[in-house]
Order: sequence, then structure tokens, then C-alpha cells
Amino acid sequence: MVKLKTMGITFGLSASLLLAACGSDEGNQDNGNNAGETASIGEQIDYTITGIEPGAGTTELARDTLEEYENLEGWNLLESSTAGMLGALEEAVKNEEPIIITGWTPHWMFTAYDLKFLEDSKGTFGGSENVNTIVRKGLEEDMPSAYTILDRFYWEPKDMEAVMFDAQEVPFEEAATKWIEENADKVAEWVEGVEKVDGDEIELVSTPWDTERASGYVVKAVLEQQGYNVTLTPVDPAVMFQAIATGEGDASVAPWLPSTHASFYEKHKEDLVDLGENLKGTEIGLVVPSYMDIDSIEDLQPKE
Ligand code: PBE
Repeated sequence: MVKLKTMGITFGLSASLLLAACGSDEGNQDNGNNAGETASIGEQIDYTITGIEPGAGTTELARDTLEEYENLEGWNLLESSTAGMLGALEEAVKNEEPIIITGWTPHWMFTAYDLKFLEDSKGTFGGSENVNTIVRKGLEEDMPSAYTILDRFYWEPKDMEAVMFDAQEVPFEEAATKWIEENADKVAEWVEGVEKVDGDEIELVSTPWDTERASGYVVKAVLEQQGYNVTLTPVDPAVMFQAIATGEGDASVAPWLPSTHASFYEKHKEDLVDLGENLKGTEIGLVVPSYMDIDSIEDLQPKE
């Protein structure tokens, strides 16, 4: 009896909820309020862009973007972590809900999900860019072997992606070693004619994202094969540039230039040596799942 009664109440509730839902739908149309329109993307996501770490270059450029685009008046950037952003992205895609993230490539997010960059007509995210190698002043004289290898280090997005892909299953160190074994020709070019050393210590400074874990561990392993004793320390981009400028760190293969890390680079460029790009063709920006009916940052509506 009790059970039946409960079921009766449950049924009653569902029915009234259904009725209420229908009623409110009809109500909207009757109001003539935005007749035929669904909520704007901004309304649906509460005018919030799902961002990453406060110290990332991407976060800085996303803040600039919110200032530069008048149509983003009233929007905000949720600063959290890369893991937090990826979790929110996964959840949204699973439910086919709208989401706007700060994203970048190379990254497995573009393989795992069908995503697109929003066009950036004002260029606040800088378009296609590179990853550079920077070293401290005096490294060329102090550690000529390491300097030569760092100067020659160059690879392609597909190489970096291969390491990142394997590193989803095994530690980065192992993924890097595998890449080196499979690309012995390339590595041989970097170390050709370079004198080995006997345990000299070298400090590599990097940032805490997978792209730079991939390059950092590859360069670390190559330098170790050459006899160096290598430490690899991930820090915020601001700290990374500062470390190379003050000489606390010896080298970094992690700066995204000329845009993502522009402000840090500008601050320290006189006090470091820029060896140019080690990888071409990265990009950062606002990214959405392809099922969203929007192509450009300009198409977003200001908060009402
Ligand atoms: N990233 C990955 C970093 C650099 C590498 C794009 C998230 C950033 O500083 O924004």
C-alpha cells in the first residue's frame, strides 16, 4: 500500500513538472519575448570562458581579449587549471552542451574531441606561432657542447605529438626515450661532432604543460647521452624567463613566441640569448566544440 501511494505521489509530481515545463515554454512564446529565439551562447554559459592557470601566457592573452573586443563586455574568464578546463570540456562534450575554453595546439584535446578555434579578427591571440629555445648569457662559453645541441634542437609538431601521445600510457621520460630511439637520425644531426662531457651539471627550466614535458624530456635525455647531469624544473612562464635572465637556469626549450609569452620575453630579452625556434606552427585561442553554431569571437553577444 505504502509503495503504491508513493508511486502515486511520484507520478503526480512528474506530471505536474511536465505540465509546468510545457506551460513555461508556451509562456515564452506568448510573451512575444524573443519569439522563436533560443538563449544566446553567452546566456547559456553565463558569459564565462573556461580558462586555465592564472600564470599561463594564454590566460594573459585571454584577459587582453576580453578587454579588446567590445562585444565581450561583461564576459569573464574562469581561471583554474588545465586539468579543470579539460574536465569541464569533457563534461560539456558528453552532454553536447556549449562551452568556450582557452585552448592550444598541439594538444590531444583536438584528437579526442571535434573542436575549432574561434576566428580572432583582432589578432589578440597572435595567430600561428613557434616554440623557441632560450639560454642564459655565457652558456656558449661555459658549456659549448650543450649550447650546440640546444642551438640545433628542432623538431615538428608531429614529433611532439608522438611523445605526448605515448605519455598518456607511460611516463614522459619513457616516451621521450622511445622517440629518441625511433628518430636516431634526427638526434644524430643534433649531436654530430659534439664533444662529450663528464657529468657537467646543467639546469633546464620548463613550464608545466605536456607540450613542454615532451620537449623537455627529449632534450634532457639527449644531453644525458652526451654526459651531462641534467635537472629539468617546471615553473610558471614568468619564473622561467626570470631564471634564464638571472642565470639561475641555463636553458629552456619552452617559450611560446612571439605572442603567448610576449610580455615575459619583452621584460627579459636583453638579459638572455634567443636561439630561435625549435618548433613551428603552434596556436592558442578561444576554442569550442564543432557542434556549436559559432565561428568567430566577434559573433559573441555582450552581456545584457
Ligand atoms: N600553453 C602551453 C602555455 C605554453 C604551453 C599554451 C598552455 C601557456 O603559457 O599558455
